[in-house]
Amino acid sequence: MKKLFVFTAAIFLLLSCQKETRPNIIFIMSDDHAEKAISAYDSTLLKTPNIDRLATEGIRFENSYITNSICAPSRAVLLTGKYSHINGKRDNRDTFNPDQMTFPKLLQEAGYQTAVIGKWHLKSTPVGFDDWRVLKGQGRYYNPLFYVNGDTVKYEGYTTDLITDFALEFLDNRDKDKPFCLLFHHKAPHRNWMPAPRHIGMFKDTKFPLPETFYDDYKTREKTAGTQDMEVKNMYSGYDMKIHFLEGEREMNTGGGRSTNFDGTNSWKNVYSALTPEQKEVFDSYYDQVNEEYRNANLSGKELEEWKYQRYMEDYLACIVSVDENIGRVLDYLEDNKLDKNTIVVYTSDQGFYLGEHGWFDKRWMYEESFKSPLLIRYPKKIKPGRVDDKFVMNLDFAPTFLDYAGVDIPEDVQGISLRSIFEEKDEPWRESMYYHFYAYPAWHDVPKHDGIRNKQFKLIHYYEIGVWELFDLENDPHELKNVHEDGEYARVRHSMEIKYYDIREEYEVED
Ligand code: SGN
Ligand code: CA
Repeated sequence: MKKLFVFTAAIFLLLSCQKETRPNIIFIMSDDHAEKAISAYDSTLLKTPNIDRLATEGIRFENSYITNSICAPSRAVLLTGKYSHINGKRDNRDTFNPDQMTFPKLLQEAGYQTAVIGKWHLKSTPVGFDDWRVLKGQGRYYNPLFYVNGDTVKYEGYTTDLITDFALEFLDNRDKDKPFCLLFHHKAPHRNWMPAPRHIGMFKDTKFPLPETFYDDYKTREKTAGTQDMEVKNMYSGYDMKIHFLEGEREMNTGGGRSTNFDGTNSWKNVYSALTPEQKEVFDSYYDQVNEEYRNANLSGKELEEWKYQRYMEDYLACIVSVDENIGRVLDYLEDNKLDKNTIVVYTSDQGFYLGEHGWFDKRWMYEESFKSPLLIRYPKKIKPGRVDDKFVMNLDFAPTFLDYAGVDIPEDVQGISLRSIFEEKDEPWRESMYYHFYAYPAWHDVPKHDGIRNKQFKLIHYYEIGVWELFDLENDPHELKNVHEDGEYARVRHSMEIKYYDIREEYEVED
Protein backbone atom coordinates (compact mmCIF):
# COMPACT_ATOMS: atom_id res chain seq x y z
CA MET A 1 0.00 0.00 0.00
CA LYS A 2 2.79 2.36 1.01
CA LYS A 3 4.64 1.49 -2.18
CA LEU A 4 1.58 2.24 -4.23
CA PHE A 5 1.23 5.59 -2.50
CA VAL A 6 4.86 6.49 -3.17
CA PHE A 7 4.47 5.38 -6.77
CA THR A 8 1.29 7.43 -7.29
CA ALA A 9 2.87 10.44 -5.62
CA ALA A 10 5.92 10.10 -7.86
CA ILE A 11 3.76 9.93 -10.99
CA PHE A 12 1.77 12.92 -9.79
CA LEU A 13 4.95 14.87 -9.13
CA LEU A 14 6.33 13.91 -12.51
CA LEU A 15 3.15 15.00 -14.28
CA SER A 16 2.94 18.29 -12.46
CA CYS A 17 6.61 18.98 -13.14
CA GLN A 18 6.03 18.17 -16.78
CA LYS A 19 3.11 20.56 -16.86
CA GLU A 20 5.21 23.32 -15.42
CA THR A 21 7.90 23.01 -18.01
CA ARG A 22 5.49 23.59 -20.86
CA PRO A 23 5.28 27.33 -21.36
CA ASN A 24 2.14 29.39 -21.72
CA ILE A 25 1.92 31.44 -24.89
CA ILE A 26 0.48 34.90 -25.40
CA PHE A 27 0.74 35.91 -29.01
CA ILE A 28 -0.07 39.62 -29.39
CA MET A 29 -0.58 40.82 -32.92
CA SER A 30 -1.75 44.22 -33.93
CA ASP A 31 -2.90 45.22 -37.38
CA ASP A 32 -0.63 47.37 -39.58
CA HIS A 33 1.83 48.39 -36.87
CA ALA A 34 5.04 49.71 -38.46
CA GLU A 35 8.37 49.01 -36.76
CA LYS A 36 9.22 52.68 -36.43
CA ALA A 37 6.05 53.31 -34.42
CA ILE A 38 7.52 51.34 -31.50
CA SER A 39 10.06 53.20 -29.42
CA ALA A 40 12.14 50.06 -28.83
CA TYR A 41 12.92 50.37 -32.56
CA ASP A 42 12.85 54.13 -33.01
CA SER A 43 11.71 56.77 -30.57
CA THR A 44 11.29 59.62 -33.06
CA LEU A 45 7.53 59.33 -33.42
CA LEU A 46 6.20 58.20 -30.04
CA LYS A 47 6.87 56.34 -26.80
CA THR A 48 5.54 52.82 -26.29
CA PRO A 49 6.80 52.01 -22.77
CA ASN A 50 4.80 48.80 -22.37
CA ILE A 51 5.65 47.19 -25.69
CA ASP A 52 9.24 48.23 -25.02
CA ARG A 53 9.24 46.15 -21.82
CA LEU A 54 9.28 43.07 -24.03
CA ALA A 55 12.47 44.33 -25.68
CA THR A 56 14.13 45.23 -22.39
CA GLU A 57 13.18 41.92 -20.78
CA GLY A 58 13.49 39.79 -23.91
CA ILE A 59 14.66 39.91 -27.49
CA ARG A 60 14.12 42.42 -30.26
CA PHE A 61 14.34 41.14 -33.81
CA GLU A 62 15.73 43.60 -36.31
CA ASN A 63 14.94 41.51 -39.34
CA SER A 64 11.52 39.97 -39.00
CA TYR A 65 9.62 39.51 -42.28
CA ILE A 66 6.20 38.53 -43.63
CA THR A 67 5.71 36.12 -46.53
CA ASN A 68 2.69 37.95 -47.99
CA SER A 69 2.07 41.45 -46.67
CA ILE A 70 -1.69 41.56 -46.29
CA CYS A 71 -3.92 40.89 -43.33
CA ALA A 72 -5.80 37.61 -43.61
CA PRO A 73 -3.11 35.72 -45.56
CA SER A 74 -0.57 36.71 -42.92
CA ARG A 75 -2.85 35.25 -40.25
CA ALA A 76 -3.15 32.00 -42.21
CA VAL A 77 0.65 31.76 -42.37
CA LEU A 78 0.80 32.28 -38.61
CA LEU A 79 -1.64 29.42 -37.96
CA THR A 80 -0.11 26.93 -40.38
CA GLY A 81 3.58 27.79 -40.65
CA LYS A 82 3.14 27.47 -44.43
CA TYR A 83 3.19 29.83 -47.40
CA SER A 84 -0.08 31.10 -48.90
CA HIS A 85 0.11 28.81 -51.95
CA ILE A 86 0.18 25.82 -49.57
CA ASN A 87 -2.38 26.95 -46.96
CA GLY A 88 -4.67 28.21 -49.73
CA LYS A 89 -5.25 31.75 -48.42
CA ARG A 90 -3.60 33.98 -50.99
CA ASP A 91 -5.61 37.17 -50.52
CA ASN A 92 -8.24 38.67 -48.21
CA ARG A 93 -11.06 37.29 -50.38
CA ASP A 94 -10.17 33.60 -50.01
CA THR A 95 -11.80 31.60 -47.23
CA PHE A 96 -9.36 29.88 -44.89
CA ASN A 97 -9.77 26.11 -45.03
CA PRO A 98 -10.35 25.17 -41.37
CA ASP A 99 -9.76 21.45 -41.97
CA GLN A 100 -6.03 21.83 -42.36
CA MET A 101 -3.41 21.52 -39.62
CA THR A 102 -2.93 24.59 -37.43
CA PHE A 103 -0.69 24.96 -34.40
CA PRO A 104 -3.61 25.84 -32.04
CA LYS A 105 -5.29 22.54 -33.02
CA LEU A 106 -2.13 20.61 -32.21
CA LEU A 107 -1.65 22.47 -28.93
CA GLN A 108 -5.25 21.81 -27.98
CA GLU A 109 -4.80 18.09 -28.67
CA ALA A 110 -1.68 18.17 -26.51
CA GLY A 111 -3.66 19.51 -23.54
CA TYR A 112 -3.30 23.26 -23.95
CA GLN A 113 -6.21 25.56 -23.35
CA THR A 114 -6.47 27.68 -26.48
CA ALA A 115 -8.23 30.96 -27.28
CA VAL A 116 -8.36 33.62 -29.96
CA ILE A 117 -9.61 37.07 -29.05
CA GLY A 118 -9.87 40.10 -31.36
CA LYS A 119 -9.28 40.31 -35.08
CA TRP A 120 -9.62 37.08 -37.04
CA HIS A 121 -10.63 37.97 -40.62
CA LEU A 122 -10.30 34.45 -42.02
CA LYS A 123 -13.96 34.10 -43.02
CA SER A 124 -14.31 30.51 -41.75
CA THR A 125 -15.16 29.86 -38.10
CA PRO A 126 -12.18 29.51 -35.73
CA VAL A 127 -11.28 25.84 -35.17
CA GLY A 128 -8.82 24.54 -32.58
CA PHE A 129 -9.85 27.04 -29.90
CA ASP A 130 -11.61 26.32 -26.62
CA ASP A 131 -12.69 29.91 -26.49
CA TRP A 132 -13.07 32.51 -29.18
CA ARG A 133 -14.39 36.02 -29.36
CA VAL A 134 -13.53 37.50 -32.71
CA LEU A 135 -14.46 40.70 -34.50
CA LYS A 136 -16.86 40.51 -37.37
CA GLY A 137 -14.83 41.11 -40.55
CA GLN A 138 -12.36 43.97 -40.25
CA GLY A 139 -13.99 45.11 -37.01
CA ARG A 140 -14.87 48.65 -35.97
CA TYR A 141 -12.96 50.96 -33.65
CA TYR A 142 -16.06 51.74 -31.60
CA ASN A 143 -19.04 49.63 -30.51
CA PRO A 144 -17.89 46.53 -32.37
CA LEU A 145 -19.69 43.35 -33.32
CA PHE A 146 -18.06 40.18 -32.05
CA TYR A 147 -18.71 36.54 -32.85
CA VAL A 148 -18.73 34.91 -29.43
CA ASN A 149 -18.43 31.14 -29.65
CA GLY A 150 -21.06 31.17 -32.40
CA ASP A 151 -23.33 34.13 -31.52
CA THR A 152 -23.08 37.71 -32.77
CA VAL A 153 -22.91 40.23 -29.94
CA LYS A 154 -22.60 44.02 -30.07
CA TYR A 155 -20.54 45.70 -27.35
CA GLU A 156 -20.40 49.35 -26.50
CA GLY A 157 -16.97 50.88 -26.05
CA TYR A 158 -13.54 51.18 -27.60
CA THR A 159 -12.44 48.02 -29.36
CA THR A 160 -8.79 47.95 -28.19
CA ASP A 161 -9.99 48.16 -24.57
CA LEU A 162 -12.73 45.57 -25.10
CA ILE A 163 -10.42 43.05 -26.74
CA THR A 164 -8.12 43.38 -23.72
CA ASP A 165 -11.01 43.03 -21.24
CA PHE A 166 -11.96 39.77 -22.97
CA ALA A 167 -8.36 38.55 -23.02
CA LEU A 168 -8.06 39.18 -19.28
CA GLU A 169 -11.40 37.47 -18.72
CA PHE A 170 -10.08 34.41 -20.53
CA LEU A 171 -6.92 34.41 -18.43
CA ASP A 172 -8.93 34.72 -15.23
CA ASN A 173 -11.50 32.04 -16.03
CA ARG A 174 -9.17 29.53 -17.64
CA ASP A 175 -8.57 26.04 -16.32
CA LYS A 176 -5.53 26.76 -14.16
CA ASP A 177 -4.27 23.19 -14.37
CA LYS A 178 -3.51 23.48 -18.04
CA PRO A 179 -0.98 25.56 -19.96
CA PHE A 180 -2.64 28.10 -22.22
CA CYS A 181 -2.15 29.63 -25.62
CA LEU A 182 -3.89 32.93 -26.19
CA LEU A 183 -3.93 34.69 -29.56
CA PHE A 184 -4.63 38.30 -28.61
CA HIS A 185 -5.19 40.23 -31.84
CA HIS A 186 -5.82 43.96 -32.01
CA LYS A 187 -7.72 45.74 -34.73
CA ALA A 188 -5.70 48.92 -34.18
CA PRO A 189 -3.89 50.67 -35.78
CA HIS A 190 -5.69 49.67 -39.01
CA ARG A 191 -7.29 52.31 -41.19
CA ASN A 192 -9.38 54.58 -40.48
CA TRP A 193 -7.40 55.32 -37.29
CA MET A 194 -9.92 56.31 -34.63
CA PRO A 195 -8.20 56.91 -31.30
CA ALA A 196 -9.73 56.13 -27.89
CA PRO A 197 -11.63 59.04 -26.31
CA ARG A 198 -8.79 59.56 -23.85
CA HIS A 199 -6.23 59.91 -26.67
CA ILE A 200 -8.08 62.06 -29.17
CA GLY A 201 -5.97 65.11 -30.03
CA MET A 202 -3.02 64.05 -27.89
CA PHE A 203 -0.53 64.83 -30.69
CA LYS A 204 -2.08 68.09 -31.80
CA ASP A 205 1.03 70.14 -31.01
CA THR A 206 3.53 67.65 -32.42
CA LYS A 207 5.05 68.17 -35.83
CA PHE A 208 6.21 64.87 -37.27
CA PRO A 209 9.25 64.78 -39.57
CA LEU A 210 8.53 63.90 -43.19
CA PRO A 211 10.25 60.67 -44.24
CA GLU A 212 13.20 61.13 -46.58
CA THR A 213 11.37 59.43 -49.43
CA PHE A 214 8.05 61.25 -49.01
CA TYR A 215 8.41 62.93 -52.41
CA ASP A 216 9.61 59.84 -54.26
CA ASP A 217 9.33 60.35 -58.04
CA TYR A 218 9.27 56.57 -58.73
CA LYS A 219 12.06 56.83 -61.31
CA THR A 220 13.29 53.39 -62.48
CA ARG A 221 10.08 51.97 -60.94
CA GLU A 222 7.52 53.72 -63.12
CA LYS A 223 5.44 50.64 -63.96
CA THR A 224 5.37 49.37 -60.40
CA ALA A 225 5.71 51.87 -57.52
CA GLY A 226 4.61 54.54 -59.98
CA THR A 227 1.19 52.98 -60.63
CA GLN A 228 -0.18 52.31 -57.13
CA ASP A 229 -3.10 54.03 -55.47
CA MET A 230 -1.95 54.45 -51.90
CA GLU A 231 -0.59 57.95 -51.69
CA VAL A 232 -1.11 60.05 -48.60
CA LYS A 233 -2.17 62.93 -50.83
CA ASN A 234 -5.16 60.87 -51.99
CA MET A 235 -6.39 59.92 -48.53
CA TYR A 236 -10.04 60.68 -47.93
CA SER A 237 -10.71 64.04 -46.32
CA GLY A 238 -13.75 62.51 -44.64
CA TYR A 239 -13.04 58.92 -43.66
CA ASP A 240 -9.31 59.31 -43.01
CA MET A 241 -9.02 62.96 -41.97
CA LYS A 242 -12.44 63.19 -40.21
CA ILE A 243 -13.66 66.26 -42.05
CA HIS A 244 -17.45 66.56 -42.16
CA PHE A 245 -18.73 67.38 -45.62
CA LEU A 246 -20.85 70.40 -46.30
CA GLU A 247 -24.23 70.03 -47.96
CA GLY A 248 -23.76 68.78 -51.55
CA GLU A 249 -19.97 68.38 -51.21
CA ARG A 250 -18.47 65.20 -52.64
CA GLU A 251 -15.28 63.30 -51.93
CA MET A 252 -13.17 63.40 -55.08
CA ASN A 253 -10.13 61.36 -53.95
CA THR A 254 -9.78 57.74 -54.87
CA GLY A 255 -8.47 57.04 -51.34
CA GLY A 256 -7.07 53.77 -52.65
CA GLY A 257 -10.45 52.42 -53.56
CA ARG A 258 -10.18 53.03 -57.29
CA SER A 259 -10.57 49.33 -57.94
CA THR A 260 -13.77 49.04 -55.95
CA ASN A 261 -17.04 50.92 -55.57
CA PHE A 262 -16.12 52.38 -52.21
CA ASP A 263 -18.06 55.61 -51.64
CA GLY A 264 -15.74 58.17 -50.09
CA THR A 265 -18.47 60.74 -49.65
CA ASN A 266 -20.51 58.89 -47.07
CA SER A 267 -17.88 56.78 -45.36
CA TRP A 268 -17.00 59.16 -42.53
CA LYS A 269 -20.66 60.09 -42.05
CA ASN A 270 -21.51 56.39 -41.64
CA VAL A 271 -18.73 55.71 -39.18
CA TYR A 272 -19.42 58.87 -37.17
CA SER A 273 -23.15 58.17 -36.95
CA ALA A 274 -22.44 54.76 -35.37
CA LEU A 275 -20.91 56.48 -32.31
CA THR A 276 -22.96 57.00 -29.14
CA PRO A 277 -23.91 60.63 -28.23
CA GLU A 278 -21.18 60.63 -25.54
CA GLN A 279 -18.56 59.37 -27.98
CA LYS A 280 -19.63 61.96 -30.56
CA GLU A 281 -19.22 64.67 -27.98
CA VAL A 282 -15.59 63.69 -27.36
CA PHE A 283 -14.93 63.51 -31.08
CA ASP A 284 -16.50 66.91 -31.67
CA SER A 285 -14.55 68.50 -28.86
CA TYR A 286 -11.37 67.96 -30.86
CA TYR A 287 -12.28 67.37 -34.49
CA ASP A 288 -14.59 70.40 -34.77
CA GLN A 289 -11.52 72.51 -34.33
CA VAL A 290 -9.63 70.43 -36.93
CA ASN A 291 -12.54 70.94 -39.33
CA GLU A 292 -12.52 74.66 -38.78
CA GLU A 293 -8.76 74.96 -39.33
CA TYR A 294 -9.02 72.87 -42.47
CA ARG A 295 -11.79 75.03 -43.89
CA ASN A 296 -10.02 78.29 -43.03
CA ALA A 297 -6.65 77.21 -44.40
CA ASN A 298 -8.08 76.10 -47.75
CA LEU A 299 -4.91 74.15 -48.55
CA SER A 300 -3.90 72.61 -51.85
CA GLY A 301 -0.90 70.89 -53.47
CA LYS A 302 2.08 70.11 -51.24
CA GLU A 303 0.62 72.01 -48.31
CA LEU A 304 -2.48 69.84 -48.32
CA GLU A 305 -0.41 66.70 -48.76
CA GLU A 306 1.78 67.54 -45.79
CA TRP A 307 -1.23 68.50 -43.70
CA LYS A 308 -2.73 65.09 -44.47
CA TYR A 309 0.51 63.41 -43.45
CA GLN A 310 0.47 65.21 -40.09
CA ARG A 311 -3.19 64.33 -39.51
CA TYR A 312 -2.51 60.72 -40.49
CA MET A 313 0.38 60.45 -38.02
CA GLU A 314 -1.63 62.08 -35.22
CA ASP A 315 -4.44 59.54 -35.37
CA TYR A 316 -2.40 56.49 -36.32
CA LEU A 317 -0.01 57.00 -33.41
CA ALA A 318 -2.78 57.81 -30.94
CA CYS A 319 -4.36 54.42 -31.78
CA ILE A 320 -1.04 52.78 -30.91
CA VAL A 321 -0.94 54.52 -27.54
CA SER A 322 -4.05 52.62 -26.50
CA VAL A 323 -2.62 49.34 -27.82
CA ASP A 324 0.45 50.03 -25.72
CA GLU A 325 -1.53 50.82 -22.57
CA ASN A 326 -3.58 47.66 -22.97
CA ILE A 327 -0.50 45.52 -23.41
CA GLY A 328 0.68 47.00 -20.14
CA ARG A 329 -2.51 45.69 -18.51
CA VAL A 330 -1.80 42.16 -19.74
CA LEU A 331 1.88 42.25 -18.74
CA ASP A 332 0.88 43.46 -15.28
CA TYR A 333 -1.66 40.66 -15.02
CA LEU A 334 1.04 38.11 -15.83
CA GLU A 335 3.31 39.51 -13.14
CA ASP A 336 0.57 39.81 -10.52
CA ASN A 337 -0.36 36.19 -11.12
CA LYS A 338 3.22 34.93 -11.28
CA LEU A 339 2.79 33.85 -14.86
CA ASP A 340 5.51 36.03 -16.34
CA LYS A 341 8.44 33.61 -16.00
CA ASN A 342 6.89 30.69 -17.83
CA THR A 343 4.98 32.54 -20.54
CA ILE A 344 6.26 33.25 -24.03
CA VAL A 345 4.94 36.72 -24.85
CA VAL A 346 5.21 37.76 -28.48
CA TYR A 347 4.45 41.20 -29.86
CA THR A 348 4.21 41.56 -33.62
CA SER A 349 2.04 42.93 -36.41
CA ASP A 350 0.38 41.14 -39.33
CA GLN A 351 2.71 43.21 -41.52
CA GLY A 352 4.55 46.49 -41.70
CA PHE A 353 3.03 49.73 -42.95
CA TYR A 354 4.05 52.89 -44.81
CA LEU A 355 4.14 55.98 -42.64
CA GLY A 356 4.68 58.35 -45.54
CA GLU A 357 7.70 56.56 -47.06
CA HIS A 358 7.48 56.80 -50.87
CA GLY A 359 4.54 59.14 -50.19
CA TRP A 360 2.39 56.20 -49.05
CA PHE A 361 0.17 54.59 -46.46
CA ASP A 362 -0.89 50.87 -46.55
CA LYS A 363 1.34 47.83 -47.18
CA ARG A 364 1.43 44.98 -49.80
CA TRP A 365 4.84 45.60 -51.42
CA MET A 366 7.98 43.56 -50.99
CA TYR A 367 9.74 46.84 -50.24
CA GLU A 368 11.18 46.90 -46.74
CA GLU A 369 8.59 48.98 -44.85
CA SER A 370 5.76 46.54 -45.55
CA PHE A 371 7.75 43.32 -46.02
CA LYS A 372 9.08 43.75 -42.49
CA SER A 373 7.17 43.65 -39.24
CA PRO A 374 8.13 44.43 -35.65
CA LEU A 375 8.90 41.42 -33.45
CA LEU A 376 9.65 41.37 -29.73
CA ILE A 377 9.60 38.23 -27.60
CA ARG A 378 9.93 37.74 -23.86
CA TYR A 379 10.47 34.30 -22.37
CA PRO A 380 12.62 34.67 -19.25
CA LYS A 381 13.30 30.94 -18.95
CA LYS A 382 15.05 30.77 -22.31
CA ILE A 383 15.77 34.29 -23.56
CA LYS A 384 18.28 36.54 -21.86
CA PRO A 385 17.00 40.10 -21.35
CA GLY A 386 17.92 42.96 -23.67
CA ARG A 387 19.01 40.89 -26.63
CA VAL A 388 18.91 42.11 -30.22
CA ASP A 389 19.12 39.68 -33.13
CA ASP A 390 19.47 40.39 -36.83
CA LYS A 391 18.78 36.98 -38.37
CA PHE A 392 16.10 36.70 -41.05
CA VAL A 393 13.07 35.38 -39.19
CA MET A 394 9.64 35.09 -40.77
CA ASN A 395 6.02 34.75 -39.70
CA LEU A 396 6.36 31.15 -40.93
CA ASP A 397 8.44 30.46 -37.83
CA PHE A 398 5.81 31.08 -35.13
CA ALA A 399 3.92 27.77 -35.49
CA PRO A 400 7.04 25.55 -35.31
CA THR A 401 8.43 27.59 -32.39
CA PHE A 402 5.31 27.18 -30.27
CA LEU A 403 4.99 23.47 -31.11
CA ASP A 404 8.65 22.94 -30.32
CA TYR A 405 8.43 24.52 -26.84
CA ALA A 406 5.16 22.72 -26.13
CA GLY A 407 6.92 19.42 -26.83
CA VAL A 408 4.69 18.63 -29.83
CA ASP A 409 6.23 17.15 -32.99
CA ILE A 410 6.46 19.72 -35.77
CA PRO A 411 4.68 18.28 -38.84
CA GLU A 412 7.11 17.64 -41.67
CA ASP A 413 5.35 19.87 -44.16
CA VAL A 414 5.68 23.00 -41.99
CA GLN A 415 7.87 25.44 -43.92
CA GLY A 416 9.05 27.64 -41.05
CA ILE A 417 11.86 26.97 -38.58
CA SER A 418 11.61 26.91 -34.79
CA LEU A 419 13.28 29.95 -33.25
CA ARG A 420 14.72 27.81 -30.45
CA SER A 421 18.32 28.03 -31.64
CA ILE A 422 18.05 31.84 -31.65
CA PHE A 423 16.34 32.04 -28.26
CA GLU A 424 18.92 29.73 -26.71
CA GLU A 425 21.90 31.21 -28.58
CA LYS A 426 22.92 27.96 -30.22
CA ASP A 427 25.23 28.38 -33.13
CA GLU A 428 23.17 26.63 -35.77
CA PRO A 429 22.82 27.43 -39.48
CA TRP A 430 19.98 29.80 -40.30
CA ARG A 431 18.21 30.90 -43.53
CA GLU A 432 20.20 33.37 -45.59
CA SER A 433 17.49 34.34 -48.03
CA MET A 434 13.75 34.81 -47.93
CA TYR A 435 10.96 34.24 -50.41
CA TYR A 436 7.97 36.60 -50.68
CA HIS A 437 4.75 36.39 -52.70
CA PHE A 438 1.88 38.92 -52.92
CA TYR A 439 -1.30 38.00 -54.84
CA ALA A 440 -4.02 40.58 -54.08
CA TYR A 441 -4.62 42.15 -57.47
CA PRO A 442 -6.93 43.60 -58.66
CA ALA A 443 -7.75 45.03 -55.25
CA TRP A 444 -7.51 48.12 -53.09
CA HIS A 445 -4.42 50.25 -53.67
CA ASP A 446 -3.53 48.75 -57.06
CA VAL A 447 -0.35 46.88 -56.21
CA PRO A 448 0.53 44.36 -58.94
CA LYS A 449 1.12 40.70 -58.09
CA HIS A 450 4.74 39.97 -57.39
CA ASP A 451 7.13 37.55 -55.80
CA GLY A 452 10.81 37.71 -55.04
CA ILE A 453 13.85 36.86 -53.04
CA ARG A 454 15.91 38.89 -50.59
CA ASN A 455 19.27 38.14 -49.10
CA LYS A 456 21.60 40.30 -47.05
CA GLN A 457 22.58 42.67 -49.82
CA PHE A 458 20.15 42.22 -52.70
CA LYS A 459 16.47 41.98 -53.45
CA LEU A 460 15.01 40.71 -56.70
CA ILE A 461 11.30 41.27 -57.36
CA HIS A 462 9.30 39.79 -60.23
CA TYR A 463 6.00 41.42 -61.21
CA TYR A 464 5.14 38.43 -63.29
CA GLU A 465 1.78 39.53 -64.70
CA ILE A 466 3.21 42.69 -66.20
CA GLY A 467 6.64 41.24 -67.04
CA VAL A 468 8.68 43.64 -64.90
CA TRP A 469 11.72 42.86 -62.72
CA GLU A 470 13.38 44.96 -60.07
CA LEU A 471 16.77 44.52 -58.48
CA PHE A 472 17.88 46.58 -55.47
CA ASP A 473 21.29 46.86 -53.89
CA LEU A 474 20.17 47.30 -50.30
CA GLU A 475 23.62 48.14 -49.00
CA ASN A 476 23.99 51.11 -51.32
CA ASP A 477 20.33 51.95 -51.69
CA PRO A 478 18.50 51.07 -48.45
CA HIS A 479 15.38 53.01 -49.45
CA GLU A 480 15.01 51.04 -52.69
CA LEU A 481 14.87 54.06 -54.97
CA LYS A 482 17.07 52.76 -57.77
CA ASN A 483 16.11 49.66 -59.68
CA VAL A 484 19.38 48.32 -61.11
CA HIS A 485 17.92 45.37 -62.98
CA GLU A 486 18.87 46.86 -66.35
CA ASP A 487 22.18 48.24 -65.14
CA GLY A 488 25.11 46.45 -66.85
CA GLU A 489 27.27 46.78 -63.75
CA TYR A 490 24.88 44.49 -61.93
CA ALA A 491 24.64 41.87 -64.68
CA ARG A 492 26.41 39.19 -62.66
CA VAL A 493 24.42 39.90 -59.51
CA ARG A 494 21.24 39.84 -61.51
CA HIS A 495 22.14 36.47 -63.02
CA SER A 496 22.97 34.91 -59.68
CA MET A 497 19.85 36.36 -58.00
CA GLU A 498 17.69 34.98 -60.81
CA ILE A 499 19.10 31.51 -60.26
CA LYS A 500 18.47 31.80 -56.53
CA TYR A 501 14.94 33.02 -57.21
CA TYR A 502 14.05 29.95 -59.28
CA ASP A 503 15.73 27.69 -56.73
CA ILE A 504 13.86 29.11 -53.77
CA ARG A 505 10.55 28.83 -55.64
CA GLU A 506 11.31 25.17 -56.15
CA GLU A 507 12.33 24.70 -52.53
CA TYR A 508 8.97 26.08 -51.37
CA GLU A 509 7.02 24.28 -54.10
CA VAL A 510 5.64 27.43 -55.72
CA GLU A 511 3.73 26.66 -58.88
CA ASP A 512 1.77 29.83 -59.57
C1 SGN B 1 -9.66 48.05 -46.23
C2 SGN B 1 -8.92 49.41 -46.24
C3 SGN B 1 -7.73 49.34 -47.15
C4 SGN B 1 -6.85 48.17 -46.73
C5 SGN B 1 -7.67 46.89 -46.77
C6 SGN B 1 -6.93 45.65 -46.38
N1 SGN B 1 -9.79 50.45 -46.67
O1 SGN B 1 -10.21 47.79 -47.47
O2 SGN B 1 -7.02 50.56 -47.07
O3 SGN B 1 -5.73 48.03 -47.55
O4 SGN B 1 -8.76 47.04 -45.87
O5 SGN B 1 -6.45 45.75 -45.06
S1 SGN B 1 -10.89 51.00 -45.64
O6 SGN B 1 -11.29 52.29 -46.19
O7 SGN B 1 -12.00 50.07 -45.60
O8 SGN B 1 -10.29 51.13 -44.33
S2 SGN B 1 -6.17 44.43 -44.31
O9 SGN B 1 -5.44 44.78 -43.07
O10 SGN B 1 -7.42 43.80 -44.01
O11 SGN B 1 -5.36 43.61 -45.17
CA1 CA C 1 -3.06 44.37 -41.58
